[in-house]
Amino acid sequence: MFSSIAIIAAIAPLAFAHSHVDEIWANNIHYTGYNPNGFPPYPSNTPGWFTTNSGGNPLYPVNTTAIICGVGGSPANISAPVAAGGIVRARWWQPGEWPVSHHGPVLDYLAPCNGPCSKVNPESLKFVKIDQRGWLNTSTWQEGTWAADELRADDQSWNIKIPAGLKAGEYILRHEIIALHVAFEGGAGAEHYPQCINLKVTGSGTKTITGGVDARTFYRGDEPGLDIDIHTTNDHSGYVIPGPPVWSGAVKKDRSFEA
Ligand SMILES: *[C@@H]1O[C@H](CO)[C@@H](O)[C@H](O)[C@H]1NC(C)=O
Ligand SMILES: *[C@@H]1O[C@H](CO)[C@@H](O)[C@H](O)[C@H]1NC(C)=O
Ligand SMILES: *[C@@H]1O[C@H](CO)[C@@H](O)[C@H](O)[C@H]1NC(C)=O
Ligand SMILES: [Cu+2]
Repeated sequence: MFSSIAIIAAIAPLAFAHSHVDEIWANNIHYTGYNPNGFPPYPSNTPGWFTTNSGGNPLYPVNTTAIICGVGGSPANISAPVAAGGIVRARWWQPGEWPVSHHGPVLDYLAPCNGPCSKVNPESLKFVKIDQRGWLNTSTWQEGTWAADELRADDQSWNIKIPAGLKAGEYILRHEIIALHVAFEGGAGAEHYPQCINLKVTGSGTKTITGGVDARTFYRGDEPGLDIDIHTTNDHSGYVIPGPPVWSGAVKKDRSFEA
Protein backbone atom coordinates (compact mmCIF):
# COMPACT_ATOMS: atom_id res chain seq x y z
CA MET A 1 0.00 0.00 0.00
CA PHE A 2 2.58 2.50 1.17
CA SER A 3 4.97 1.51 -1.59
CA SER A 4 2.31 1.71 -4.32
CA ILE A 5 1.55 5.29 -3.23
CA ALA A 6 5.24 6.06 -3.40
CA ILE A 7 5.41 4.62 -6.93
CA ILE A 8 2.41 6.65 -8.08
CA ALA A 9 3.98 9.77 -6.58
CA ALA A 10 7.20 9.02 -8.42
CA ILE A 11 5.65 8.45 -11.84
CA ALA A 12 2.87 11.05 -11.67
CA PRO A 13 5.09 14.00 -12.62
CA LEU A 14 6.27 12.08 -15.68
CA ALA A 15 2.80 10.85 -16.63
CA PHE A 16 1.47 14.41 -16.65
CA ALA A 17 4.66 16.01 -17.83
CA HIS A 18 4.56 18.03 -20.96
CA SER A 19 7.73 20.04 -20.93
CA HIS A 20 9.76 23.00 -19.77
CA VAL A 21 12.93 24.67 -21.04
CA ASP A 22 15.75 22.75 -19.43
CA GLU A 23 18.76 24.09 -21.29
CA ILE A 24 19.61 27.55 -22.58
CA TRP A 25 22.56 28.77 -24.62
CA ALA A 26 23.36 32.47 -25.13
CA ASN A 27 26.55 33.67 -26.76
CA ASN A 28 27.37 29.93 -26.82
CA ILE A 29 27.43 29.80 -23.01
CA HIS A 30 25.32 26.99 -21.59
CA TYR A 31 22.88 27.43 -18.70
CA THR A 32 20.60 24.92 -17.02
CA GLY A 33 16.97 26.07 -16.87
CA TYR A 34 14.82 25.89 -13.74
CA ASN A 35 13.22 22.49 -13.22
CA PRO A 36 9.65 22.81 -11.86
CA ASN A 37 9.23 19.06 -11.42
CA GLY A 38 10.74 18.91 -7.98
CA PHE A 39 13.78 16.81 -8.63
CA PRO A 40 17.46 17.75 -9.03
CA PRO A 41 19.52 19.17 -10.42
CA TYR A 42 18.41 22.65 -9.46
CA PRO A 43 20.72 25.23 -10.98
CA SER A 44 22.10 27.75 -8.50
CA ASN A 45 22.04 30.52 -11.09
CA THR A 46 19.78 30.43 -14.12
CA PRO A 47 18.38 32.91 -16.63
CA GLY A 48 15.32 30.63 -17.01
CA TRP A 49 12.25 31.80 -15.07
CA PHE A 50 11.03 29.82 -12.07
CA THR A 51 7.50 28.44 -12.17
CA THR A 52 5.35 26.30 -9.92
CA ASN A 53 4.14 24.38 -12.95
CA SER A 54 5.11 20.92 -11.82
CA GLY A 55 4.67 18.62 -14.78
CA GLY A 56 5.02 21.47 -17.25
CA ASN A 57 1.30 21.43 -17.92
CA PRO A 58 -0.26 23.58 -20.64
CA LEU A 59 -3.73 25.07 -21.15
CA TYR A 60 -3.54 28.46 -19.55
CA PRO A 61 -6.51 30.71 -19.91
CA VAL A 62 -5.10 33.22 -22.37
CA ASN A 63 -5.81 36.38 -20.34
CA THR A 64 -4.46 35.54 -16.86
CA THR A 65 -1.05 36.20 -15.30
CA ALA A 66 0.01 32.60 -16.02
CA ILE A 67 0.07 33.22 -19.77
CA ILE A 68 2.82 35.83 -19.30
CA CYS A 69 5.67 33.70 -17.94
CA GLY A 70 4.00 30.46 -16.81
CA VAL A 71 2.05 29.34 -13.75
CA GLY A 72 3.57 30.99 -10.68
CA GLY A 73 6.22 32.55 -12.92
CA SER A 74 8.84 34.52 -11.00
CA PRO A 75 11.98 36.12 -12.36
CA ALA A 76 15.22 34.22 -12.82
CA ASN A 77 18.05 35.59 -10.73
CA ILE A 78 20.64 36.14 -13.47
CA SER A 79 20.45 37.62 -16.97
CA ALA A 80 22.37 35.83 -19.73
CA PRO A 81 24.60 38.17 -21.75
CA VAL A 82 23.96 38.09 -25.50
CA ALA A 83 25.07 40.47 -28.23
CA ALA A 84 22.36 42.24 -30.21
CA GLY A 85 22.06 40.18 -33.40
CA GLY A 86 23.18 37.06 -31.51
CA ILE A 87 21.41 33.77 -30.98
CA VAL A 88 19.69 32.33 -27.92
CA ARG A 89 18.95 28.61 -28.09
CA ALA A 90 16.33 26.98 -25.88
CA ARG A 91 15.96 23.22 -25.44
CA TRP A 92 12.71 21.71 -24.14
CA TRP A 93 13.00 18.90 -21.61
CA GLN A 94 10.86 15.90 -22.17
CA PRO A 95 11.19 12.27 -21.13
CA GLY A 96 11.96 11.45 -24.76
CA GLU A 97 10.94 13.77 -27.59
CA TRP A 98 8.64 16.76 -27.70
CA PRO A 99 5.35 14.83 -28.22
CA VAL A 100 4.75 14.03 -31.91
CA SER A 101 1.05 14.85 -31.53
CA HIS A 102 1.86 18.41 -30.37
CA HIS A 103 1.95 20.16 -33.75
CA GLY A 104 1.72 23.94 -33.79
CA PRO A 105 3.48 27.29 -34.10
CA VAL A 106 6.58 28.54 -32.27
CA LEU A 107 6.69 32.22 -31.34
CA ASP A 108 9.16 34.52 -29.62
CA TYR A 109 8.60 37.83 -27.86
CA LEU A 110 10.86 40.39 -26.22
CA ALA A 111 10.14 43.00 -23.52
CA PRO A 112 12.50 45.54 -21.93
CA CYS A 113 12.83 45.28 -18.14
CA ASN A 114 13.81 48.94 -17.74
CA GLY A 115 16.16 47.81 -14.97
CA PRO A 116 17.28 44.42 -13.63
CA CYS A 117 15.04 41.62 -14.94
CA SER A 118 15.58 39.74 -11.68
CA LYS A 119 13.28 42.29 -9.98
CA VAL A 120 10.66 42.73 -12.68
CA ASN A 121 6.91 42.30 -12.21
CA PRO A 122 5.66 40.17 -15.13
CA GLU A 123 2.40 42.15 -15.21
CA SER A 124 4.39 45.28 -16.09
CA LEU A 125 6.07 43.77 -19.19
CA LYS A 126 5.27 45.13 -22.66
CA PHE A 127 6.24 42.63 -25.33
CA VAL A 128 6.80 42.75 -29.06
CA LYS A 129 6.88 39.62 -31.19
CA ILE A 130 10.33 39.10 -32.73
CA ASP A 131 9.68 35.95 -34.74
CA GLN A 132 7.08 33.33 -35.52
CA ARG A 133 6.78 30.18 -37.53
CA GLY A 134 3.60 28.18 -38.11
CA TRP A 135 2.57 25.52 -40.60
CA LEU A 136 5.41 24.57 -42.95
CA ASN A 137 4.46 21.93 -45.51
CA THR A 138 2.28 18.91 -46.27
CA SER A 139 4.93 16.28 -45.58
CA THR A 140 5.09 13.52 -42.97
CA TRP A 141 1.94 13.84 -40.86
CA GLN A 142 -1.79 13.86 -41.42
CA GLU A 143 -1.63 17.46 -40.11
CA GLY A 144 1.41 18.37 -42.22
CA THR A 145 4.69 19.62 -40.78
CA TRP A 146 4.62 22.47 -38.26
CA ALA A 147 7.24 24.59 -36.50
CA ALA A 148 6.95 22.39 -33.39
CA ASP A 149 7.93 19.40 -35.56
CA GLU A 150 10.97 21.28 -36.76
CA LEU A 151 11.83 22.02 -33.12
CA ARG A 152 11.52 18.32 -32.25
CA ALA A 153 13.75 17.38 -35.20
CA ASP A 154 16.40 19.83 -33.97
CA ASP A 155 16.95 18.09 -30.63
CA GLN A 156 13.79 19.66 -29.11
CA SER A 157 15.48 23.05 -29.56
CA TRP A 158 14.84 26.45 -31.12
CA ASN A 159 17.24 29.19 -32.14
CA ILE A 160 16.04 32.73 -31.50
CA LYS A 161 17.77 35.68 -33.11
CA ILE A 162 17.97 38.78 -30.93
CA PRO A 163 17.29 41.76 -33.21
CA ALA A 164 20.48 43.36 -34.53
CA GLY A 165 20.97 46.95 -33.38
CA LEU A 166 18.81 46.47 -30.27
CA LYS A 167 19.77 48.92 -27.51
CA ALA A 168 21.85 47.38 -24.73
CA GLY A 169 19.98 46.53 -21.54
CA GLU A 170 18.04 43.80 -19.79
CA TYR A 171 15.15 42.13 -21.59
CA ILE A 172 12.77 39.23 -21.06
CA LEU A 173 12.69 36.77 -23.93
CA ARG A 174 9.34 34.97 -23.95
CA HIS A 175 9.66 31.80 -25.99
CA GLU A 176 6.43 29.88 -26.66
CA ILE A 177 5.17 26.73 -28.31
CA ILE A 178 1.43 26.44 -28.97
CA ALA A 179 0.26 22.86 -29.43
CA LEU A 180 -2.92 22.53 -31.51
CA HIS A 181 -3.72 18.79 -31.30
CA VAL A 182 -6.80 19.35 -29.10
CA ALA A 183 -7.65 22.86 -30.35
CA PHE A 184 -10.64 21.59 -32.36
CA GLU A 185 -14.28 22.38 -31.45
CA GLY A 186 -15.14 20.25 -28.43
CA GLY A 187 -11.47 19.62 -27.65
CA ALA A 188 -9.63 20.97 -24.61
CA GLY A 189 -8.27 23.97 -26.52
CA ALA A 190 -4.89 25.18 -27.74
CA GLU A 191 -2.06 24.37 -25.31
CA HIS A 192 0.27 27.27 -24.53
CA TYR A 193 3.80 26.58 -23.31
CA PRO A 194 5.50 29.90 -22.45
CA GLN A 195 9.02 30.12 -21.03
CA CYS A 196 10.64 33.39 -20.02
CA ILE A 197 14.40 33.92 -20.07
CA ASN A 198 16.32 36.92 -18.67
CA LEU A 199 18.81 38.45 -21.12
CA LYS A 200 21.41 41.18 -20.86
CA VAL A 201 21.73 42.50 -24.40
CA THR A 202 25.11 44.04 -25.18
CA GLY A 203 26.48 46.22 -27.96
CA SER A 204 26.13 49.79 -29.19
CA GLY A 205 22.70 49.41 -30.80
CA THR A 206 20.17 52.23 -30.69
CA LYS A 207 16.85 50.46 -31.43
CA THR A 208 14.38 50.68 -28.58
CA ILE A 209 11.23 48.62 -28.27
CA THR A 210 8.06 50.65 -28.64
CA GLY A 211 4.48 49.56 -29.13
CA GLY A 212 4.82 46.47 -26.94
CA VAL A 213 1.74 44.96 -25.29
CA ASP A 214 0.86 42.99 -22.17
CA ALA A 215 1.06 39.23 -22.90
CA ARG A 216 -2.47 38.86 -21.50
CA THR A 217 -3.73 40.65 -24.62
CA PHE A 218 -1.88 38.52 -27.22
CA TYR A 219 -4.62 35.96 -27.71
CA ARG A 220 -8.38 35.62 -27.41
CA GLY A 221 -8.70 31.85 -27.81
CA ASP A 222 -11.38 31.96 -30.53
CA GLU A 223 -9.19 33.36 -33.36
CA PRO A 224 -8.56 31.06 -36.37
CA GLY A 225 -4.95 30.39 -35.29
CA LEU A 226 -6.09 28.92 -31.96
CA ASP A 227 -9.57 27.55 -32.67
CA ILE A 228 -8.70 25.05 -35.38
CA ASP A 229 -9.03 21.36 -36.22
CA ILE A 230 -5.61 20.47 -37.60
CA HIS A 231 -6.50 16.81 -38.16
CA THR A 232 -8.79 17.29 -41.15
CA THR A 233 -6.05 18.03 -43.71
CA ASN A 234 -2.28 18.15 -44.08
CA ASP A 235 -2.55 21.44 -45.99
CA HIS A 236 -2.87 24.39 -43.61
CA SER A 237 -1.28 26.85 -46.02
CA GLY A 238 -3.86 29.48 -45.00
CA TYR A 239 -2.91 29.17 -41.31
CA VAL A 240 -2.71 32.55 -39.57
CA ILE A 241 -0.26 32.57 -36.66
CA PRO A 242 -1.98 34.09 -33.60
CA GLY A 243 -0.80 37.09 -31.59
CA PRO A 244 0.37 40.55 -32.61
CA PRO A 245 2.34 41.15 -35.83
CA VAL A 246 6.12 40.75 -35.85
CA TRP A 247 7.85 43.95 -34.63
CA SER A 248 9.23 46.09 -37.44
CA GLY A 249 12.60 46.24 -35.63
CA ALA A 250 13.11 42.47 -35.97
CA VAL A 251 15.11 41.58 -39.06
CA LYS A 252 13.27 38.90 -41.01
CA LYS A 253 16.14 36.92 -42.45
CA ASP A 254 16.73 34.08 -40.02
CA ARG A 255 15.00 30.74 -40.69
CA SER A 256 12.85 31.52 -37.64
CA PHE A 257 11.38 34.61 -39.25
CA GLU A 258 8.22 34.39 -41.23
CA ALA A 259 5.73 37.25 -41.19
C1 LIG B 1 20.32 32.52 -7.42
O1 LIG B 1 19.53 31.66 -6.60
C2 LIG B 1 20.23 30.52 -6.13
C3 LIG B 1 19.25 29.60 -5.46
O2 LIG B 1 18.57 30.26 -4.44
C4 LIG B 1 21.39 30.97 -5.24
O3 LIG B 1 22.13 29.84 -4.81
C5 LIG B 1 22.29 31.91 -6.03
O4 LIG B 1 23.32 32.41 -5.22
C6 LIG B 1 21.51 33.06 -6.63
N1 LIG B 1 22.38 33.84 -7.48
C7 LIG B 1 22.37 35.16 -7.52
C8 LIG B 1 23.30 35.81 -8.50
O5 LIG B 1 21.62 35.83 -6.83
C1 LIG C 1 -10.73 36.58 -19.55
O1 LIG C 1 -11.50 35.87 -20.49
C2 LIG C 1 -12.68 35.33 -19.94
C3 LIG C 1 -13.32 34.44 -20.99
O2 LIG C 1 -13.50 35.11 -22.19
C4 LIG C 1 -13.59 36.48 -19.52
O3 LIG C 1 -14.76 35.98 -18.93
C5 LIG C 1 -12.85 37.34 -18.51
O4 LIG C 1 -13.61 38.48 -18.20
C6 LIG C 1 -11.50 37.80 -19.06
N1 LIG C 1 -10.76 38.49 -18.02
C7 LIG C 1 -10.12 39.62 -18.26
C8 LIG C 1 -9.35 40.19 -17.09
O5 LIG C 1 -10.12 40.17 -19.35
C1 LIG D 1 8.97 20.28 -44.52
O1 LIG D 1 9.52 21.00 -43.44
C2 LIG D 1 10.49 20.29 -42.70
C3 LIG D 1 10.89 21.14 -41.53
O2 LIG D 1 11.45 22.35 -41.94
C4 LIG D 1 11.67 19.93 -43.60
O3 LIG D 1 12.61 19.19 -42.87
C5 LIG D 1 11.15 19.12 -44.76
O4 LIG D 1 12.23 18.89 -45.66
C6 LIG D 1 10.05 19.87 -45.48
N1 LIG D 1 9.51 18.98 -46.51
C7 LIG D 1 9.22 19.41 -47.74
C8 LIG D 1 8.66 18.40 -48.64
O5 LIG D 1 9.41 20.57 -48.08
CU1 LIG E 1 0.43 18.43 -24.05
